[in-house]
Formats: sequence, C-alpha cells, structure tokens
Amino acid sequence: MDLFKARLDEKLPQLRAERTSLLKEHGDSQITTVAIEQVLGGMRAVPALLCETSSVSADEGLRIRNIPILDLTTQSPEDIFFLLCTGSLPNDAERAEISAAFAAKAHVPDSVWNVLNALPKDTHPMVMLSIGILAMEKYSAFRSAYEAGASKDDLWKATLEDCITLLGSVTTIAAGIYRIRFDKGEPIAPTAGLDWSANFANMLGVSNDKSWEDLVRLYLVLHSDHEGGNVSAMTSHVVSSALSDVFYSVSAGLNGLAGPLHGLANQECLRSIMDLREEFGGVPSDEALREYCFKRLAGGQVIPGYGHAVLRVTDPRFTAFYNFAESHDLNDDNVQFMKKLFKIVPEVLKEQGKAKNPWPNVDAASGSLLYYYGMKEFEFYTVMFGVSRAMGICSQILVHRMLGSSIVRPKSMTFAELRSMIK
Ligand code: CMX
Repeated sequence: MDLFKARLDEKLPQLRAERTSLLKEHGDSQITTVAIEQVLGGMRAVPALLCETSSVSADEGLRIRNIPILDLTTQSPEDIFFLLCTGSLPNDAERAEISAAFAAKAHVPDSVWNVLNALPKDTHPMVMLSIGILAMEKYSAFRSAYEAGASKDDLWKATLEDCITLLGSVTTIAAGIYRIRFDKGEPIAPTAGLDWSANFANMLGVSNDKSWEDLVRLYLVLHSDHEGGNVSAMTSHVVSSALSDVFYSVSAGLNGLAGPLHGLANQECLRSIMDLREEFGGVPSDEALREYCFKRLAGGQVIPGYGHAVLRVTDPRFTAFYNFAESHDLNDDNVQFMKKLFKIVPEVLKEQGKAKNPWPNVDAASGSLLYYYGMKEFEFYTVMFGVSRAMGICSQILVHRMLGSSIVRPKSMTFAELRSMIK
C-alpha cells in the first residue's frame, strides 16, 4: 500500500494544520445554540461532529468529497474508498494497488468460518456479519501497534492496514454468510483476477448475468458513506475514539445499521412489498395502494424507505437505482410496486402531514432490484448495505486517526438540569 500511504502522507500536514489552526484561532468561537427539542430529539442537526469524507444537504443529498453521488455512479467501489480517504480519485497505479491489496486479504481464516457455522440456523445475517467482523479482530495491526507502543501520530498507518484487511475480507465473509444462512451450498472462494465487486457478485452465487455484477458495483458505491451523524457512522466513530480498532468499531456501527429506522429499512421495504403482493394478488390500483398506506399509518407503522432525518428531496441514491432499473429494463412485479409506491407514498405522507420529508430514501428501491436478480432472502439486504457502509466507516475512522481526534465525551443532562438551564 505504498502509493496509498504516500498519498495520505502528502495530505497529512495540511489536515493536521487545519485542525490546529481552527483550534488555536477559533477554539472558543460559538457556532450554534442547542434547543431543548434537539436534546430530546436525537441531537437532530446539532453540528457537533467532524466528517471530511462526505456531506449530506437537505436539498441535494450526498456528496463524497464534494462530488455529487450521481456523478460517481460509474466509478468502482475501490475508487470510492480511495476518494473517501484521500479526497481524490486514484490514478491507474493507485487503483491497481488497492485492488491487489483487497484481493490479498480476501481469504478468510477457518476460525471465522467455525464461529459463523456454530451459530444457530436462524441467526439474523446482520448478527453473523457483526460477529464475523469481530472474529477478525485478532488480526488487528492497530492493536499490535498500540501494544508495541506506537506513537499516536503513527497509529493511522496501522489503521489503514486494518481497513484493508477488513474491507478485503468483508465481501468473502458476507457472501459466505449468504450461502451458509440460506443453504446455498459451500461458500465460494474468491477468484484471482476479479475486482472487489465482481468477486463479491461471484461469491454470492446469485446470478451469472453481467448486469448483476453491475448492480452489485453500483450498490457498493451508493451505500458507502452518508456523512458522520447517521447511527452507524456515529456509533463507529464513538467506539473508535476510545482507540478501539476498526474491527470493534465497524462491528458496533453495523449493529446500529441493523435497526429498522436505519439500514434494516431496505429489508422492511421489500417485506411490505411482498405483503402488498399477497394482499392484492398483484400490483394494485393507485386508489387501493393509497388506502393501504393510510391504513398502515393509522396503525402507527412507518412506511419504510420514505422520509429522512436530513434530506428534504428524493434521495439521489434512490434516483440512481431507479435509473438502473429503467436503463436495464427491469420490470417485474416488485419493480413495478417500487415505482408505484414512488408515485403514491409522497402524496400520502404530505397529506398526513407528519413526516418532514415525504420523499424516498435509498432503501425504497434497492431491495426490488436485488430481488429481481434472484436474491430473494430479504433478511440479507442489510448485509449488502453493511459491506458498502464499511468503506465509509473505515475512511472516517482513518481520517480521525490521522487527525489524532479526541475521545468522544458529550455531556448528558437530567430533566432537572435541563430545566435549570432554560433562561
Ligand atoms: N412513514 C410514516 N411516518 C413517518 C415516516 C414514514 N416513512 N417518516 C417520518 N415519519 C413520522 C415520524 O415517525 C415522526 O412521527 P412522530 O412525530 O409521531 O414521532 C414524524 O413523521 C416526524 O419525523 P421526521 O422528523 O420527518 O423524521 P425523523 O428525522 O424523526 O426520522 C426516519 C427519520 C428515516 C427515521 C423516518 O423518516 C422513518 O422512520 N422512515 C422510515 C424508515 C426508513 O426508511 N429508514 C431508512 C432511512 C435511511 C437511512 O438508513 O439512512
């Protein structure tokens, strides 16, 4: 990883200087006030975290290193990881190096398979992913470097090594989980010469269609990062700030991704599409679908795949999947449902008037596309999300280690303390 390290080394002085100068010149500048509703409302919009890798605006959505995600849909995930970490897309030599580095770590030790195979048959695939990643912790270069007394300034180098080990092996682990958990036969070994997403697509063993590989590549690009304040990224950041290595940190973040208000929404989306198919015996009329949505809301259930804590427009990642379905002429019942929900749900949510954002997020489309190619086990969908999100989490952790960021320790308040602070 000489080229990758050299590129990061080159960025390091400027990155650290930015932190030092902000602290020195503006350390006590007030940038915001916090309202009681933000304390009680999940710290919504409190600007309290640094994240250099990507940003999400209400009116546009995700930018990775200031490039709109819709301009990155033809890049490879390896390109995206390099971009997230360094701020620039790789040149050919750098691209070849990172691909080779991932491939060199694609073999997963027997100890990890033994743990995964020993789990009860009905274990959720996200539990398996989290455990699989934790079982790789014994190979952490960071932990060894720390125990050997490495300087804080140099810990990012071992962090980078761990990121490569984790990302190189996570596709093999995830594909193996799919095959073990859903009785698809023995895990398929990685193939030399295939890039990261082609290998992942192949190890899943879902389809031989070339466009399946294209979908997996797009999937890995689109879910990679979504700034630092979402549940998975923030959780990983908090854990990593205690100098826990990336295996502990990514595993922790993915446990948050497994929640239905976050990454599990893609599983829930497809589940509700399947329920709808059963209830209506096919694609229902607009009116019947409207009624169904209102019934769901009246029953206190959310409509998965719609709404967002930050976005106030259609998620560009949804648009990218929608465009993929159009350009590849994917047109089964689920895809038609996905399109029909897009037509109906925003109007329903607007009429109900509760959700601040009635538009679809990434999870509204992804499951229908995976299902189209034959991945019908929707409990696995959040694992696909998790493999991709591991890139963003790793890059965020790496940047924080380069900066030498502090341990996270906000102040919690009792109701009495909050009341006493109200002027
Ligand atoms: N269906 C029904 N009600 C919804 C809704 C939806 N899709 N989205 C928001 N609402 C409701 C909220 O539950 C909330 O109701 P209460 O006031 O009764 O608590 C109200 O509208 C206001 O919520 P909000 O400020 O618009 O949204 P939040 O920031 O609180 O929550 C999110 C954001 C994503 C959790 C929420 O929109 C939701 O539950 N969506 C469905 C689940 C989903 O798709 N999650 C995936 C998000 C993508 C990701 O993982 O990043």
